[in-house]
Amino acid sequence: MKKRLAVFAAMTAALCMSAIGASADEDLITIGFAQVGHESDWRTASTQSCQDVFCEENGYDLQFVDCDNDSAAQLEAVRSFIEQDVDYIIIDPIVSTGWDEVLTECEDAGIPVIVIDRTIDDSDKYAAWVGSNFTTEGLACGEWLKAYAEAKGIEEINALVIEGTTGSSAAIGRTEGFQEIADREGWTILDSQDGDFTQTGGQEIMESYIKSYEGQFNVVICQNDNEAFGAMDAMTAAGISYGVDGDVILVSFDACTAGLEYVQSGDINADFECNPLAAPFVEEVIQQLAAGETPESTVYMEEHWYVNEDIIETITVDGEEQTMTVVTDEIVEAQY
Ligand code: GYE
Repeated sequence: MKKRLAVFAAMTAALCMSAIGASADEDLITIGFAQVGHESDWRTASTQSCQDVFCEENGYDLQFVDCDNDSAAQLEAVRSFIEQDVDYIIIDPIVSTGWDEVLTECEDAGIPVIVIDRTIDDSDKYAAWVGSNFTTEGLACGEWLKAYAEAKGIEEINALVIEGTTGSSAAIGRTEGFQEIADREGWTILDSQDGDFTQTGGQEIMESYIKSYEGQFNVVICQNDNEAFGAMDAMTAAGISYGVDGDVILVSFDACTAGLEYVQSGDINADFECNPLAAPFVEEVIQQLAAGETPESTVYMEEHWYVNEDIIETITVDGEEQTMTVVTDEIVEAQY
C-alpha cells in the first residue's frame, strides 16, 4: 500500500515537471494549505507530497502557508484563505483544540475543509480527515518493548520519554498509547517532556535528562526521528551507549529515511512509521466533493514497524497481529 502511494507521488511529480496538461489560470482549483511548519523530516515529506500533487500542471493553484508551529498564525492563515475565497482548505492542525470558530467561518463561506495528519478534537465542521492512528503507534511501541525486554532478559524498564509538541494529537496519542502499556506492565516512566518534534528540542531535553537521571534509565522513547537524532548527540557527548549494542534502548517514531538508516546501523532499536504521503488521498476527497459525492470521513494511512534485530517477529496490538520488519537497503531506498 505504502509502495503504491510512493509510486503514485513520484508519477505525479514527474507529470508536474513535464508540465503536461497545463490549464488556463482561471480553470485551476485553488487550495489553501495551512501547514504546521518545517520542524522535521516528516514535515518536509508531507509538504513535498502536497506540492507534488497540488501543482499547476495537475490543475491546482496551491496557496501554501508554513505556520512555523504557531497556532495563532495558523488560524490567521485559514482566515486569509477564506478572504481569498479559495475552493478548498487543507489544515494540518498544530494543536487539536481551538478550531470550532474558524471552521464555522469556513462553513459559512461555503469552503470545504480537509484535515490531514493531526486531528481536530473540538469540532466536526470538516469534510474528511486523512492521517495516522497515533494511539496505535504508541501501543505498538509499548507492545514491542515488552516483547523485546522479555527476549533480552531485561526485568526492569526505567524509561524517559521525549514528547512531541504539547497539545498536538500526534504527541497525545503516542503518549497515551505507550503509557497504557507502561501502566499495564508496571514500568517506571521517569520523566516525559516536550521536545517540540525538533532535533534541537530532543537534544536539549536529553541533556537535561542526563543531568537529572544519569545511571537511572535504560529506555529512551522519542516521539519522532529528529528528536531521536538530538537525543543521540546528547547521549554520545555524555558517553552513554544506546541502540542494539548499547546500555539504553532507543525507540523512535516516523521512520523517515535517516531514521531507518539509524535503525539499520543499530543506533535506534525500533522505529514506528508514520506515513506522511497523504496528498493523493486528499486529492481523492477533493474529486469526490467536486462530484457532489460524500467522501469517507476518516482515512487511515498504512504504516509499518521497523527494527534492527529479528528477535521479535510479530506483536499484538489491540487484538491484531502486526509484523516487525527488519530494515534492509531496499526499504531505506524506497522510504520518503
Ligand atoms: O511525527 C513529526 C512532525 O504530526 C505526525 O509531526 C506528525 C508529527 C511527526 O513534526 O515528525
